[in-house]
Amino acid sequence: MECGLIGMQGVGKTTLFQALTAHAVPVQAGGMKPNLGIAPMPDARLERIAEFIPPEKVIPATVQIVDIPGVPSGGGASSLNQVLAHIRSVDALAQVVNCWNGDGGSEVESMRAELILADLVVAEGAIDRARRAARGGEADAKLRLAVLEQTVALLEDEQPVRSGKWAEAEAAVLKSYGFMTAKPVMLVANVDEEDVGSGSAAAASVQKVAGSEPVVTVCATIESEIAELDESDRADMLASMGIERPAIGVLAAAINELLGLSTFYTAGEKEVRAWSIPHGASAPEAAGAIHSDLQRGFIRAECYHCDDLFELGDEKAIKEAGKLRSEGKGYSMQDGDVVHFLFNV
Ligand SMILES: Nc1nc2c(ncn2[C@@H]2O[C@H](COP(=O)(O)OP(=O)(O)OP(=O)(O)O)[C@@H](O)[C@H]2O)c(=O)[nH]1
Ligand SMILES: [Mg+2]
Repeated sequence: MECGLIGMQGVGKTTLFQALTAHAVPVQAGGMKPNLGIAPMPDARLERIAEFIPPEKVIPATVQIVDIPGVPSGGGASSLNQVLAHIRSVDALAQVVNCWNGDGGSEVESMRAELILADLVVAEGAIDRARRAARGGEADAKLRLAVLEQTVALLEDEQPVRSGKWAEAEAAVLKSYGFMTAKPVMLVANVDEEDVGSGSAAAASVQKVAGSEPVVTVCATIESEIAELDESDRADMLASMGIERPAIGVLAAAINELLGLSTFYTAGEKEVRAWSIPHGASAPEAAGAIHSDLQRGFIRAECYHCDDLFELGDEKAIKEAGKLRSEGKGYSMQDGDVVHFLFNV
């Protein structure tokens, strides 16, 4: 699952990408190739588990980020098409908005208009083909046609595809067309150094047009600088700026939520580790996130919730309180489960 950083040109996407990935990836600034990287997920529960079960290593979950080139404002059809192709290939979109010298809201609206227009071109092209196929009696063409007709109606009404009500089979059809406005989206108000904490008129204007889309406010340049420092200098810099923790963690958590991911933990003397899985994944699927052997040879999951650990103190007490559960193949993982998988290969 990947989240794309999208937006107009020069709004701070690459700066934010470097903050998210702690400068681990050499980037191409201003180029036409996307930058791919992995961002660690700051996680207070993980830190807390490690206090109760002290390990040699603490390993956070990660989320995949794609820094996509900016949408050129006005013209440049061929570069626009390249950018749109990259946007089609990610699972969720975080639009970075210039709130340090831009006016915020209008940038959000022009991006929406751009994506709606591009989806409309795709849908209208596909609808003709679907119509012909439906007339020719092709089995699933009827469903495709119905979905495309509803899609075109929404887009012509300037509504994103995601605002429609879609049954599971229809959603699968939509996915095959890669409509950009079907993907979940959030907004990142990139504010000036001066406006961290206080916010700005531009950030307020983003909030105003956001509707149901989540908004996170950050200053990309500050976050990028913080991410460059080692642990001890970082604490000093945060203190000198009167900030408790970097905002980049809030953004990473919001991206995780946007991608529909939840977290489970494994905990032992060697390592305490967080893992990301889709909401509602089964116990064998969660085991498979660790290693395919664990999924193949899955027997059962011994698990408890991390809140039980925080309340009762250790695994022995959890067991005595009857809070240690033995879960089988049909179990849907709950966010915050701490798990030990039993398997046999
Ligand atoms: N003042 C200020 N400048 C910023 C901020 N974020 C980014 N910039 C500046 O904006 C310029 C462009 O930043 P990038 O991160 O390369 O922007 P981008 O969105 O990746 O640009 P393209 O990939 O070309 O679309 C750089 O000179 C940054 O220093 C910010 O929060 N405040
Ligand atoms: Mg860039």
